[in-house]
Amino acid sequence: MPDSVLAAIAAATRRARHIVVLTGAGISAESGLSTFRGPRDALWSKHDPMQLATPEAFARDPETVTRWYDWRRINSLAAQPNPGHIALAQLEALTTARGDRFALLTQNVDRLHHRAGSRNVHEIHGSIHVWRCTRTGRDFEPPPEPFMRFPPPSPFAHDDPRAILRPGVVWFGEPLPSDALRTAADAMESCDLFFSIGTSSVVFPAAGFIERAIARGDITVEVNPEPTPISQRVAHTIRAKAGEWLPMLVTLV
Ligand code: BJW
Repeated sequence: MPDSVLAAIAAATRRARHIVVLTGAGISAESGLSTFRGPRDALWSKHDPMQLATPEAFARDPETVTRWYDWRRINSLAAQPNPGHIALAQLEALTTARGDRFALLTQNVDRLHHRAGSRNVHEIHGSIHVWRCTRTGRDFEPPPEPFMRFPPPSPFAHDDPRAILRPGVVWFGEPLPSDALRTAADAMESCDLFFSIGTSSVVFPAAGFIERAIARGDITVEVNPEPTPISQRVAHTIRAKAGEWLPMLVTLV
């Protein structure tokens, strides 16, 4: 990538009044967490999403589904934020210090953005670190060890052996959390610079956010080593790893 592109994006970042960033699994790849889609080692190359990431799969086989999510929960606790996560936290601090706005919409459930120091983070696909009782709907944050039993019994409904915990993530066919959706809609109203980082841009409604930014004429930047359905339509396509490119951007902002 020519330095002039990086310099132009840095200048736009300095001028922006409201930066919105959408992240996906790719930003956590450099922390050792698998992406969903991709050639090798991707989660969906080994597992059928319909057998794991739908309410129907959970109803059919809660043991397998909760084991798989607990394995991913423990992996993400062991992972560390990488330079891409840290650069986004720095970008937020620089932007808000000058009085401008910054919102981070993440499809990731791993909490690595929070651990890197990002503050205005909205987990639009929920969190793997918060589980929910199937009977009471109450949230439970498990301790940092694997569950002992699968599916995990609910700690809130001892009288009901059928009450179990499910991960607090958004499965296919489920609505996104209404507060996160509202925040995303508000952010998209006044955003003038949009970054799409480490996402394949195939899952809706998240993939619609960048469509909206493109349609409004915002400055749009995609950071992804591979092409996606939106690569041809964004203002700037950066073919790089987030953990390598974002720190370079931050040094120029
Ligand atoms: C790097 C990198 C590096 C690698 N640096 N980059 C409109 C059209 C068509 C379908 C629909 C539509 N609207 C809704 C739908 C249905 C469905 C959907 O979108 N289906 C499509 C697949 C066709 N959407 C839904 O069902 C959503 N719900 C909904 O719309 O509800 C409506 C409703 C309203 C009222 C009542 C009831 C319903 C929910 C979607 C939930 C998605 N859930 C998952 C699982 C979450 C739990 C879990 O973690 O297991 O979310 S699926 C999975 O995909 C996960 C991700 O967040 C999501 C997106 O994936 P992401 O993050 O983009 O990862 P990858 O792996 O796809 O891509 C990684 C990228 O990184 C790659 O491009 C790499 O190249 C790149 N990369 N290394 C930068 N170092």
